[in-house]
Amino acid sequence: MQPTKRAPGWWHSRPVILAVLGALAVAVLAGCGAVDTPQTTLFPRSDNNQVINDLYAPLTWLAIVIFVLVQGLLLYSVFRFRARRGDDSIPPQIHGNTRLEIAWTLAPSIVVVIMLLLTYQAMAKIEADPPPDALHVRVVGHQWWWEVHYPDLDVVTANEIHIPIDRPVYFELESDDVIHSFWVPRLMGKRDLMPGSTNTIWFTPQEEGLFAGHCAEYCGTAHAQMRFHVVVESEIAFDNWVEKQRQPAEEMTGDAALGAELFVSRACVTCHTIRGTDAIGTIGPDITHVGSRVYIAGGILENSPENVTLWLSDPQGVKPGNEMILPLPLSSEDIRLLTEYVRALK
Ligand code: HEC
Ligand SMILES: [Cu+2]
Repeated sequence: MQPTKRAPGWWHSRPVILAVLGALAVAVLAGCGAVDTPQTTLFPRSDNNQVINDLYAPLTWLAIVIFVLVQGLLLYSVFRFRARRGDDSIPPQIHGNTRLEIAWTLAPSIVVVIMLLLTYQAMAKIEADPPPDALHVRVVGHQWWWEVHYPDLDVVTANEIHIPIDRPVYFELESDDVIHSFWVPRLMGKRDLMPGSTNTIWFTPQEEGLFAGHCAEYCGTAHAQMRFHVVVESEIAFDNWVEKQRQPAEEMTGDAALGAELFVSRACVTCHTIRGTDAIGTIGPDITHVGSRVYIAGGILENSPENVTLWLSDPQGVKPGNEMILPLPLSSEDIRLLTEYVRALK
């Protein structure tokens, strides 16, 4: 019996297929628009990231070639050898083809070896010893902020790492609690911070600017808000910054001085250090010069008077779960004076 001939469905019409493919293409290509992408890894600004990108590009092209080849063969076979209407003959049944089998075992093996060689080459560059003149920075991860030391420069800060352009910087990475991961997408690949051991990584920044960093290993409630920034600047700007950061906090006047008095009489002293004052707490960041930072609270709030007020009014609302827990809420006058003080800690 002849199979009854069905009319082709509407989805077979060429305009519909083209429209669907077009919509898919738009969706896929929309991902390529580099509008505002501070966390992209695709525009390297350091030698480390250049090496990673130089590996990523050939591997991607290789994958594209293989994809097109394999899918092309598949589609060709599907269309070329499809069952014709009315033809219910069975195709030739074959078993085994030694030449073909050797070929499709060898070809992928060769591809894997190429990938391995390229990868080893990149790893050798990234894992090489840092040059002896590298700037030394020690970073300690905390739930959910970053403690930053410059052991040779006598500087301690948090959440904002300044480094001079074109000079290698060598990081020692540690954790105070759980595993975190240090990642500045435009400058370097990820490196874990492990409790009880020290990891290292180094790179040379090649462009001045403010670079977004992020913890890249889930580490608890506020992980998504465990951010930081790297400021790459000229050598002169960096030296000035270091000079400033080494100083104890300035003498305060006016409302800021009243805020300073409140600071030592409220719980703040138990958690924060402000060098040059009685505050020597170590649970939270050293905020001797917090007023000079571009962001506060683990890189999530721009450092403006409004945001400092917001942070002091409700740290748990801004960053749920973080370890700044105020035993008593502050009055709005307290918050005003403390905001003046925090802003004046330049
Ligand atoms: C129980 C400990 C604790 C107390 C008390 C505390 N803080 Fe904090 N504070 C922290 C921690 C921890 C952070 C970091 C939070 C984060 O980003 O996850 C922090 C962050 C901050 C920041 C932002 C610092 C930065 O580098 O981004 C400021 C400013 C600040 N606190 C001011 C204060 C003031 C003012 C008081 C007193 C009213 C106070 N803190 C009381 C623990 C505390
Ligand atoms: Cu983390």
